Amino acid sequence: MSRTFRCGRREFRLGERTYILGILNVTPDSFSDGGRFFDPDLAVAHAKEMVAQGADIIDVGGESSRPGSEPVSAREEKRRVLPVIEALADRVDVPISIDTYKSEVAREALDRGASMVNDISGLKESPDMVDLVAQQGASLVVMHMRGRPKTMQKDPRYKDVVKEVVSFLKGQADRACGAGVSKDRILVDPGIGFGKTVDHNLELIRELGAVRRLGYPVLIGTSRKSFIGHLLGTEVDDRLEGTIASNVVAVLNGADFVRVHDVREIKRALTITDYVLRGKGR
Ligand code: HH2
Repeated sequence: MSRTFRCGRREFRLGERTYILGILNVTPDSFSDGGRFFDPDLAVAHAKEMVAQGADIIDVGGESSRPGSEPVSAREEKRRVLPVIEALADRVDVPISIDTYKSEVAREALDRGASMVNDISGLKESPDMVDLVAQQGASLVVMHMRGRPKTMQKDPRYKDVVKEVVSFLKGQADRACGAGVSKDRILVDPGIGFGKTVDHNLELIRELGAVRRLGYPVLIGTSRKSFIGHLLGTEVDDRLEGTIASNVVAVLNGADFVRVHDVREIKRALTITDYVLRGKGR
């Protein structure tokens, strides 16, 4: 396994510490922070705050993928994210990722300074996404999702969730390599909450080692998700402890990157986790 992940000009040495993707949702309707950073100036200020708190990459999204959500047009998605990406490219010193499965949005985001495409469809929605990422020399997140956000939580079933997710991630990540995406620019993500029951999510976190054994660096996103609310009986604004616990377990089980809203708190928790695990953490 290559021990470096590259994104833009940055090289992330894997295994040295855990790296953080700070979530920047430029949407009116995201499940936990919808509307808070819809204004481009507020979005830019929030990204700068997350960088100061320890975010290693900023992940900008313009369409909510919460269960039941309706897709937005590429035009509307671009209207939301492009001004923010353009402003951030000049103002923050960390790579910017675009959270989209639409190649049209990804292309313009990459042109304006993004370095990574976070494709929650795992390259299924846009046939030309993989070539775009390869041609641009960009980095790529291949995430597993069963179905589409609008209906994905209607009775998701698997024979063996870990096997199916691992096999999908292997197929799509290998396909990306074959199309010319550099292996040290690919992250795989089991897609917590995307067409999965509470038990599926818990099993994927518990068995994350199986994802790690694919040989690609692993990203995971548990932040404020509904399995935490379900287990603790807490609303979306009261899931920090559950987010921390699930991220710590994910790191112990092999996650290299975590995607979170509460960067300051997660950075503190993972600094201690990294010290204990590896003897260093800064
Ligand atoms: N989760 C969300 C969105 N994008 N990307 C990756 N790679 N992994 C994830 O787990 C993931 C993701 C959903 O969270 P959020 O962005 O907070 O909400 P919304 O989709 O409602 O904007």
